[in-house]
Amino acid sequence: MNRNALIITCSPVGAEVMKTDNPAVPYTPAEIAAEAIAAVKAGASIVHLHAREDDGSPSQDPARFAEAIRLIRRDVDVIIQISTGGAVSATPDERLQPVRDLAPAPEMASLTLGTVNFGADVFWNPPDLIETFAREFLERGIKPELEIFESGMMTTAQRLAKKGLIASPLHFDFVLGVPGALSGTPENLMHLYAQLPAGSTWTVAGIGAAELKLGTLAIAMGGHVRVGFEDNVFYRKGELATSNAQLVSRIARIAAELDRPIATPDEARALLSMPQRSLT
Ligand code: KMH
Ligand code: ZN
Repeated sequence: MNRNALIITCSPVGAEVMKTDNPAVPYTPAEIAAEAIAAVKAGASIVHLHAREDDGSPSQDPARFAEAIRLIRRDVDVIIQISTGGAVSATPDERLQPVRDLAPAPEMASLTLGTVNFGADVFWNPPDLIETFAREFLERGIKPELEIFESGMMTTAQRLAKKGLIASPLHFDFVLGVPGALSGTPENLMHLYAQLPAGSTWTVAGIGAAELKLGTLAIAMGGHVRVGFEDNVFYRKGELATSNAQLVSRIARIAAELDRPIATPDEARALLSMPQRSLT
């Protein structure tokens, strides 16, 4: 395994951006799968997956996840990471539905480590919810990606690890630039980086214009990078991205200049201390 390899995660759609923000934002399982497959072919080894109804409203319907996963896995190998964040309007049971219902269980899922203001809303993650989610992951052997929106969430990671609810080595995603949470500055990235438990892996998801800047910094720092329409729909100021693959390709080009080879899905599994090969 090449310890220097770069894991690119693509998040082709979240719960918030709409086709009115960028017409290329995918809604249906077929649209999401097509964006994901092109992103994998451009270098992504993890796909962070949300689902939508056909009208674009956020969905945690396991059948819609299953259909997107089926279409993706028919074409490419990739680590599927289910979102358990869903939308701010989703109940905890709705957020857990794909984790509970998908068979086989997904290899990875996101786990947000605290409540945080989220634009005009609140993204609700009290301690009992986090622990319930972590237990459900443990039971099914799902690797959590720890979503960090605020500094105190790093302390929660250590507390959960101590309680045996998440297994080391831990994998973090620093989500920087959500309005109301930690902003997307290099200083904030450094601050979180300084708190990483030994042996952890990490990626950064900069929101909006922070995506490219923080992604480039992460490549230089030995971290990993997430890009995609969930976080950013622009290629540059005033110019919409044409696809998720376009955003992945740019990160892959920057990585090549900085001598970070792109991790294959199996290399990503090894870097994240996950079992090789999965059926999901
Ligand atoms: N849509 C946000 C409220 C995750 O995927 O785990 C939460 C989110 C995080 O997107
Ligand atoms: Zn997400």
